[in-house]
Amino acid sequence: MTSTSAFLNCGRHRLDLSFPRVMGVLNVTPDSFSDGGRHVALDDALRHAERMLAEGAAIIDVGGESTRPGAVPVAPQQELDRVAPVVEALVSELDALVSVDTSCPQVMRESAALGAGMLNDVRALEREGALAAACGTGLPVCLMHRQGEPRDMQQAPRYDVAIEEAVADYLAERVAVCEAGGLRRERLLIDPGFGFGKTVEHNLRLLNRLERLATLELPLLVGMSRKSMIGKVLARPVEERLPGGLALTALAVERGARILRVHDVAPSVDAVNMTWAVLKEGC
Ligand code: 8Y4
Repeated sequence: MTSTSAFLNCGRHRLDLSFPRVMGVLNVTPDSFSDGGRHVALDDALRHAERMLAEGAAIIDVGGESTRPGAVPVAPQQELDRVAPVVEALVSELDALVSVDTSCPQVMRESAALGAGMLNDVRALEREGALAAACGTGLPVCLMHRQGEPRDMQQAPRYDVAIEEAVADYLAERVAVCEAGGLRRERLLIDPGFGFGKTVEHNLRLLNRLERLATLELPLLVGMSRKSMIGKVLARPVEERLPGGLALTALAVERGARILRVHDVAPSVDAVNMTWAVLKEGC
């Protein structure tokens, strides 16, 4: 059996993944054009991140491009303008381990220069120049599976083989491409990409068979928080999906997830730690 290190080197931070960790989602919302508006948005982002860290988040995931179903792409410069001030503030004022949710080479390079500790690419470094840019940062990268682009990915997604095989094959291929491009395996994480070009049935099956992805022997990151798989099963609007999400979190931990990307940090940390106590039979 290959023994992978429990620690992930994330710039100035070392992330202990010998137990499951929570990543808090920080959305960088487009703000007002006035300087006053900008300051308010940055201040809100900082306070939100500070709270998530106090609640036990190990990582703050910052994203400037909407990847929700139906979202339209934003220009790299616009994405950078949104993300850069937040990354800089989280690093300098909170010394946070910041993950940057981006597919853009320029945003990867700039974020790393500002002190980000991880890259989270929902396009698994498929964009032109992304692999070379990510490689040059020296940071760990999360490679996520998706089918299609956010704009059209939920229009009748279908797969020719079992979903878990399709996802595992794709991720294994991207890992191989990254390694061939100079990105060492020690720097890679994988993510099945719940909700990205998948029906509710695909998502449920993927979670139930998450152990198939564990065979790739890389740290597994999952994001299911508030997603429509919960909404569809339970018939809940987005603001009422926390209990369903906590159930999914517990199952994901039991099936090998090591980083849980969530909006509601405090209850998720409790769900993760409680699940882990059972799996380890101790606290
Ligand atoms: C309500 C709120 C409903 C948010 C849906 C959503 C993942 C991710 C996203 C994921 C990784 C989202 C950036 C989608 N999901 N990155 N990003 N894994 N690695 N939708 O599952 O949160 S955005």
